Amino acid sequence: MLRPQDSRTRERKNLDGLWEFALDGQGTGRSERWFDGPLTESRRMAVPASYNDIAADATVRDHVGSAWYQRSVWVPRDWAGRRIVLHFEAATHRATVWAGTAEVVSHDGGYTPFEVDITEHVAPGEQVRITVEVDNRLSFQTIPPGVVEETPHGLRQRYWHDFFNYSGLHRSVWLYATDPAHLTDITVVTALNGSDGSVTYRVETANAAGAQTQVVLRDATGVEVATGEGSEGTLTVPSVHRWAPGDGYLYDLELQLVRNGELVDSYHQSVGIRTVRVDGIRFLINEEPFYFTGFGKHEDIPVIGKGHNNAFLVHDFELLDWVGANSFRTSHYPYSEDVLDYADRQGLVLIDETAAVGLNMGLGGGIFGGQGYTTFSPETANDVTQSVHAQAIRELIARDKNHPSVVLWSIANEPESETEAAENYFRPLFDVAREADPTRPVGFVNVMLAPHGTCRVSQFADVLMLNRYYGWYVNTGDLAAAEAAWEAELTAWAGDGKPIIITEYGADTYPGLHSVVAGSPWTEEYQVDYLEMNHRVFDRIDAVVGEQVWNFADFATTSGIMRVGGNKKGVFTRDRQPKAAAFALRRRWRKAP
Ligand code: BDP
Repeated sequence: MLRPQDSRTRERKNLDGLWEFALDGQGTGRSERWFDGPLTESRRMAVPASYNDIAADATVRDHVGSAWYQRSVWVPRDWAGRRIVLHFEAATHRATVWAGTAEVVSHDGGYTPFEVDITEHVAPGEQVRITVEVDNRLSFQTIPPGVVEETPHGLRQRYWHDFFNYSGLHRSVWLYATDPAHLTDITVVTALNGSDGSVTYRVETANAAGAQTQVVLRDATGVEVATGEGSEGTLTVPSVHRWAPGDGYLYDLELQLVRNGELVDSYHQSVGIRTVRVDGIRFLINEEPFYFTGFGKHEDIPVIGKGHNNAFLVHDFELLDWVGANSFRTSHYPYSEDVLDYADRQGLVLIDETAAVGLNMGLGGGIFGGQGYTTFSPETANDVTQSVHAQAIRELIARDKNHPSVVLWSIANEPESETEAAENYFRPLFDVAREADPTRPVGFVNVMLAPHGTCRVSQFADVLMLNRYYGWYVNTGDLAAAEAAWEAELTAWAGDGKPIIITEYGADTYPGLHSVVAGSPWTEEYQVDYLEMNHRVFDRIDAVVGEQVWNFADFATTSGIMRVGGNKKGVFTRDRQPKAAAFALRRRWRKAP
């Protein structure tokens, strides 16, 4: 699937704005056919945004089930004879869409795009009513998993991930038009050969009988550097300007579909020419060892929740640059494509993660409440879950395969990994990822409950990603004991001979809380001391090739006795003010290499 764009042959219409909105508290929207006409008793809702925090109302915030969005849109009159497509960048977590009264598409998974050809349901020059049912229920057969419990007080959603279950239309909605003969996909793979670069491309098309594909590669100033004919080929770029961390240089690959000398479709794909490879304990970008500095992030901002917002996108990247971060992980789901595009341009390095978080019933008794479930069983995470998870991996890679910023796939965060059931569940999923993308390393994020010697899934990973909280969840306040325990465990992992990225280490910190007494959890001083202890350990272990602090900023979670107005492990507050740790990281990360 190609992300909608304007080009010489394509036009988009953006459907963001205020939509009609109604919660389906009784779950009767379908049987009452709410899609047959204007929504009644609706309120207005901003798109893109999570709906939860927009209304100052617990019924909206804690809603479990379907919510309905609706708006009408004029279909441009000059789109007659064109193929007209409705495209959603995301609907969290499941959506069904109607154009007029016709059901046109459904999609599972809250963080990847979907689209449908609605040409036969619209008339150019007329309006069409779009109705979307967005269901936020999680089950053991969704990614991420959860359980809906029926209680005398209504439905309650339980889940095992540490961020709020924000829901709704989180990203842009588009209507766009192409010629019936059109480009449908592009895959680029880049390589380096001395000072030359190469771009191997494969273009896919539909209804394109009698048409030819041509490609033109231009540099960032618009100068043509290579051309190709046919749907596959390799372009050579002499004296290439490489994409590199901190240097987001992008070429533009224009795909053209030509019939009888006439241009019927044109699409522009940005291309960063770089290589990625694991070599022993090194992580190589352009054959040079790369050390990750940065964070695990969240898409999480006040009021808007997980809705994409360009002001926060740019501001967060400014702060990443200020603090000296060269990378982050899209914990714990695929982020907006605007984030990926911007990372490409800024030369930021990404670990790209699926939404498979919370597949671990052993985790967090204190945070999530007693589990009472077995992770992998016919009744819980089972074969269906595995195939949904495989689909999530495929959709992530299909969407993000051409982004030079993405250097590593993370297929899950902190799943159960110490059991035979986990080994059997994950083995084929690594194959799915490698089949979808043979060019990038694949890993998953290991949890503290599966330390070295017990984990049965890390054997499949190219890179070890570890989340560890020595000095926080264990050895709380005792950094001397934490340092010894952490170094012992990390030394054992280093023996596996793979690169290690510490994908989470962090301490909850209440901004403004201080103490002159060392070892005082929740203070700003403790967060600094905690990070410095970790850094001493990392600097003693050669195989550590990256450090990503948990978290970039404070973020919303479910309420509970372990969380004070959300998770406070941010180095920045939720409104992006620095804690003392931000300055400490800046001193470390901005040091000349
Ligand atoms: C890890 C999770 C992350 C949590 C973090 C924490 O990967 O999502 O927010 O711990 O407890 O287990 O702060």
